[in-house]
Amino acid sequence: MTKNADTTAQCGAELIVKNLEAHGITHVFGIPGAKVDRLFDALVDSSIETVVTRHEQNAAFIAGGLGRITGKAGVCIATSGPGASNFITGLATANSEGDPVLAIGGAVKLADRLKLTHQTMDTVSLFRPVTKYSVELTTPTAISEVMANAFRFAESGRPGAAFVSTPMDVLSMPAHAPVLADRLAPRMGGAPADVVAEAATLLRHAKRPVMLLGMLASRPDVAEAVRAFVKQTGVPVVGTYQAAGAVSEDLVDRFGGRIGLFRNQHGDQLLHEADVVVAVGYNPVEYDPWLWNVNDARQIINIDIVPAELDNAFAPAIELIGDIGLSLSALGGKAGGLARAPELEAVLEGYKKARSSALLNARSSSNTAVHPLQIVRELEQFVTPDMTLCLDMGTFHIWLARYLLSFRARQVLISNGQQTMGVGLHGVLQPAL
Ligand SMILES: Cc1ncc(C[n+]2csc(CCOP(=O)(O)OP(=O)(O)O)c2C)c(N)n1
Repeated sequence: MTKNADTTAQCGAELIVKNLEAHGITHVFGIPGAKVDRLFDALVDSSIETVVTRHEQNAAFIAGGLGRITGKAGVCIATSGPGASNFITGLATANSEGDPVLAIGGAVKLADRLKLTHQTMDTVSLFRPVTKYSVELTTPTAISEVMANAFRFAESGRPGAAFVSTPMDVLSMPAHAPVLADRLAPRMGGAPADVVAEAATLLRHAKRPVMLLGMLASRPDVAEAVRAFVKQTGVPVVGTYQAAGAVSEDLVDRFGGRIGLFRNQHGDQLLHEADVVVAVGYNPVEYDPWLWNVNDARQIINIDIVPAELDNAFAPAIELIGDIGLSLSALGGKAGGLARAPELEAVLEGYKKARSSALLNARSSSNTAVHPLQIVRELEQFVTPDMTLCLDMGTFHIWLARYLLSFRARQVLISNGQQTMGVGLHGVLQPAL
């Protein structure tokens, strides 16, 4: 944490921008408007590049994509009323997908908050259900605190969206508070050793253990630990769409494919056969637990950064809460190599054969149509590890999510919790960053 008393800041807008700089922000996305003119003016005089988008929703999507790739909150800015409210789908999407985003929205001056005036709107209440943090600045003295806490909420735990409303007069008031730059996330330890030991015992006694990877499993640091765990234990592994890329190419034989939306995949069969499921960074919003834990018949070891939100079909027997990578490494070390169940090996084999035969035989059913698997086949030849794929939503997204292999964490960006049309824009500006 660095605290620099800032004697040069002259107004609230300038102090906000100084905080953004101190938090390492290099780009902001949005659309100007009278209520946030001071903010856009301050951005012109800063090291930050302002990217004007065609719609505030797109700004939020782009900030969310940036957040997913970097782990640091992407920032979007809009004016009061309809400018800010246009963020709603982008922020709801980021919050469901675990993408860190900080949205800043203009507001009428403090004295006008409670009356009917041009572009007034209670955006703080509007955003509360779709963010982790939604507040309004009421004094320039609080700017640095609010900005630092907004970043903390967006980036910590399971990441998500934060919203800060900036009344027009607060942006213009003199502001000399210190900058609170907090880009070093507090580090957490893994789960307690006795809980890890308990989980290892359950796992060693399991007859048919399967690993289920969720959205946080594809964070690059967690993906490393996932790979080490699969190598060490030999456990069959399936992933949600958002977990794409967590399993490396050398472990593809242990991979049973991706699951989501409909229960008709080999991955579903693996989970159906399982008696113990090790869930890693999984969020039920990705794929309803009742679809893969039919009759609540499996024992679940849940490894996550935050305690599970309980569900009738997702009430873990054991929870390893803390740094996911550290918990996984500890569990892998204690569990060691696991016995291979013939039933699960048969499903893994079946997946491999079914996938290659589907790709080989994919052809269009008319002279004009292209079978989605033909596109997957082409992409397999075309996509190199350094490319990032930004998928939008539609039937094609399901085909790609299921069939396109990826061996780099977060190479394939997918909206899974909300499956929002338009989200593919989150990748548009990434190459330039
Ligand atoms: C914002 C939003 N509106 C509507 C939907 C519902 N929806 C999901 S897929 C889809 C159609 C997508 O069509 P297209 O982009 O042509 O892809 P295709 O299904 O043909 O592959 C719709 C309307 C959604 N997911 N998000």
